[in-house]
Amino acid sequence: NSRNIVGRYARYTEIQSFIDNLAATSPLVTSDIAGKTYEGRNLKVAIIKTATSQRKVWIDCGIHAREWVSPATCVYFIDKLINDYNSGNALARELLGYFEFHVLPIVNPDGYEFSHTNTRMWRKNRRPNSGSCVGTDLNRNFGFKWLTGGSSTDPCSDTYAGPSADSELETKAIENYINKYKGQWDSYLTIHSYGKWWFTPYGYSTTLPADYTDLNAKAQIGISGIRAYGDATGWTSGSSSRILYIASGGSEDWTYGVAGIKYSYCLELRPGQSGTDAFYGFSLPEDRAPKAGLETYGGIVTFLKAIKP
Ligand code: ING
Ligand code: ZN
Repeated sequence: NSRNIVGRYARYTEIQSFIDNLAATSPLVTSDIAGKTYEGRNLKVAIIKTATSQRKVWIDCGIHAREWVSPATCVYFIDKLINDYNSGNALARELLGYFEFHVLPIVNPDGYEFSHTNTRMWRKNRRPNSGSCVGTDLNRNFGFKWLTGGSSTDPCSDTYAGPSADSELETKAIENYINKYKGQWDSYLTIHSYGKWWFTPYGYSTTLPADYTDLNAKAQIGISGIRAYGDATGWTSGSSSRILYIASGGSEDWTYGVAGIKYSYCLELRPGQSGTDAFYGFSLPEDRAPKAGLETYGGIVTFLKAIKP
């Protein structure tokens, strides 16, 4: 049961074993448990760092259950960063000489497993609500401008914001983990699908953040990295509220607006809203996972080189 999961839509337990195996065999890797879910699963963070790391970067995937290419991309990222470092790749060496990476490949494992075993299009977590409908949209539950637009008070809605801000274990676990290393983060990246967008804050309002010009310029550099490593056709950048829709309680609004992490972004991976593979939507075939992984890796490392002093 140790099939190579890189570039696959692996299950929760396989991804835990992948991290455990790296932590046991690579001097670059340790792991930490940010918290537990309602159903008791661990929120296991892979930490990739060297002795000279000075600043931290957070990457999370799988906050929404059905976005299967997202966890696969976090796994791909971890694997390639380590392999590139070990083979002497100059950029991987440079980045790991300065940044340490904290990667949570599945924020919402209860929902992710449910999307594999029961309902393919499940989005929320799996904590029961009062009444018969289950789950909160974790990307509407974060404690910044919570419930101010683009989210629902109906527990049956796919964008249910939860009974209160930060009510969910997964939300709280991320906030606690970020707060534990307050002031040490240069970037927060949350990986979703789909649409081919590199989103800046804010989600809650079309008012642009103070750093917008710089944030958008660095997002464009990220997209140039996607192009260099893969296919950037259809990728655009800008604030999610202006490009897509208003949505409050999103994770990168909290990391930008509360935790003060300047380079806070949400990436929406392939497919695009139109063009190649668009009709697959969340059900992107598994053989696209390596392509998504590689181009997203290229986007992130190219962006990070641009913000590194
Ligand atoms: N899209 C995001 C969502 O949570 C988003 C869009 C990004 C909203 C950032 C708010 C902030 O609705 C998907 N695909 O989940
Ligand atoms: Zn999503």
